Amino acid sequence: MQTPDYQRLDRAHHLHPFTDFKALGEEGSRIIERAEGVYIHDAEGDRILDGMAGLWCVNLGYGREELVAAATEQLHRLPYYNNFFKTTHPPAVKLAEKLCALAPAHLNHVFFTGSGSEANDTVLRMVRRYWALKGKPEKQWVIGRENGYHGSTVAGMSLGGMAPMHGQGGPGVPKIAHVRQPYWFQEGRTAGQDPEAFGRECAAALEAKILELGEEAVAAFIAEPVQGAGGAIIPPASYWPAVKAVLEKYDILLVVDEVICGFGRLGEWFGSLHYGLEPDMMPIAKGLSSGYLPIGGVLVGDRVAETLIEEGGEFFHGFTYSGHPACAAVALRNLELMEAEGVVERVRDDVGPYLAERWTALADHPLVGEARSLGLIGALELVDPATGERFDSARGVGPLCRDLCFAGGLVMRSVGDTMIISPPLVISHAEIDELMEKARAALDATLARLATPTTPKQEESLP
Ligand code: PXG
Repeated sequence: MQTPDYQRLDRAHHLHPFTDFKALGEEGSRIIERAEGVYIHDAEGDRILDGMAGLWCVNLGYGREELVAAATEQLHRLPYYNNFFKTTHPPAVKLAEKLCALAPAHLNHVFFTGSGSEANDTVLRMVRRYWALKGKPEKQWVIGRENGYHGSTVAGMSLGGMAPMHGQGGPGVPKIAHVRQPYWFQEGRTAGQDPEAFGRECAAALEAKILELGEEAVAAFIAEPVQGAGGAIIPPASYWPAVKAVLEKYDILLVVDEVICGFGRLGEWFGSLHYGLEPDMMPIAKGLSSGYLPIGGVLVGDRVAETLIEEGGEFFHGFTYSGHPACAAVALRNLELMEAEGVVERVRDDVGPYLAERWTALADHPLVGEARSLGLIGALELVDPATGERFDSARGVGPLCRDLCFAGGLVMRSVGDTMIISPPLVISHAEIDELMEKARAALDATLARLATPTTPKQEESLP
C-alpha cells in the first residue's frame, strides 16, 4: 500500500486522538512507517528528527534491540497473566522492586496501570479512600491547576485544567477544583511582576483555595513538576517550596504527576527529586517503558500505603493489564539500560546543559520572546516582533511554525504559540545541533510567511 491508500482507509475508519476529524480527513494524515535512534521515517521516505520523543516518551530512542528482546522473551515465556486473585509473575515483582529503589526513599509501593490516565484515576480513588480510612471521609476535594494535564479519562480530564476538555462530554468528576498555574511568561510578565514574587503568589492562591473549600474538606493537591502538555512551563524557583509549606500546614496530600518528568527528563530519576519534593503519590507512565509498550502506575508513599494495607481490606480497583508481564519486562529492561548507560546523569551533566546553551541562544530570534529549558524539555514563546507581545491566537502562528518544522524535517510541538521540544534522552550533541538549525530555519520560515499577507488559519489541537 502507498501513502494515498493508507490515507483513504484512515479517513474512512480511524478516529484519531485530539484531532479535528473532518479537517484531518480533508488534509490526510502523515504515515510514519519506521524509526531508529532519534529519527522517524514517513511513508514518503522523509527522515524527520523527532524532537518530541514520540509523545514525550521514547526516552531511549527508537530501535533498541534489548527492549525488543525483553518483550519477545517474555511473550514466549508468559504472554499474559494477571495480578488479581492472589497471583503475580516475576516481571511485575521485579519492576515493583526496581521502581521503589529508584523513587524517593519513602515511596515503597507501586500500583500498576496501563497508562498515565489510568494512573490518575487510581490516584483519585486512592486519595479519597485513604482519608475515609483515616476517619475523615469529608476530605474529598482534590485541587489541580488550570492548564494542567493529567490524562483523558473522565478522572484524568477532571483533574487536569484544560478548559476545552472540560467543555466536552462532561460533567466531570465532582469535587475537583483548580488554581492558577505558575506560568510567569503568560501571567506574570505582562503584569511586570518579578518571577519569584509571582511564584509565591501562585502558592498563595492554593492556600486561598484551601481556605475557601475548608481545609477539613481538601484531600490532595495534584501537579506536574514542570507542566508538559500545558506548554513546558517551568515554575519560578520560589513556587515549589512555597506550595510544599502550604500543604504541610493544612495536612493535604501531595500528588506529583511524573508521567512526563519521571525517568530522566529533568536530569533526575524523578522531577520530585529535582525540586526536593516528598510526594505521597507519583503517577508514572510514558518513559517508564520508553513508550515501547503501554504501562503506567502509581508509586505510593508509606503513609498512604501502610493505611491501605493495614486498615483497608480489599481495594476494589484494578485493570486487566495492571502489571502486564511483557510491558513490565520491557519497563524493567528499560530502567536497567538507563542505569547501565548513565542516561539520567548524562541529561543532568552533559546534554541538558548543552541543550540549554544552544536553545536559549534562540532568544535572539525576532519571533522569540522567551527561550527556556530544563533537562531535556524546552519551550519557545513566540511573540510579534513589532510589539514584543503575543500574537492573537486566532492567527495560528504556533501551528504554522509547527507545520513548517515538520516540512523541514523536525518534530516540534506547538501549544498555541508556545513551541516545545522533549527529545529522546539519548540525543547526541550533533543531533542537538541539527535540531537547533532546523528550529531556527522554521522560525525564519514562519517570519517570512507572516510577512506575506494571506496566512491561512492553521489547525489547532490540544493538549
Ligand atoms: N499525566 C501527564 C503529566 C501527562 O502528560 C498523562 C498524565 C496521561 O497519560 P496517558 O498515558 O493516559 O496518555 C499525560 C499524557 C501532548 C500530549 O500532546 C501529552 C500527553 C498525552 C498525549 C499528548 O502534549 N500526556
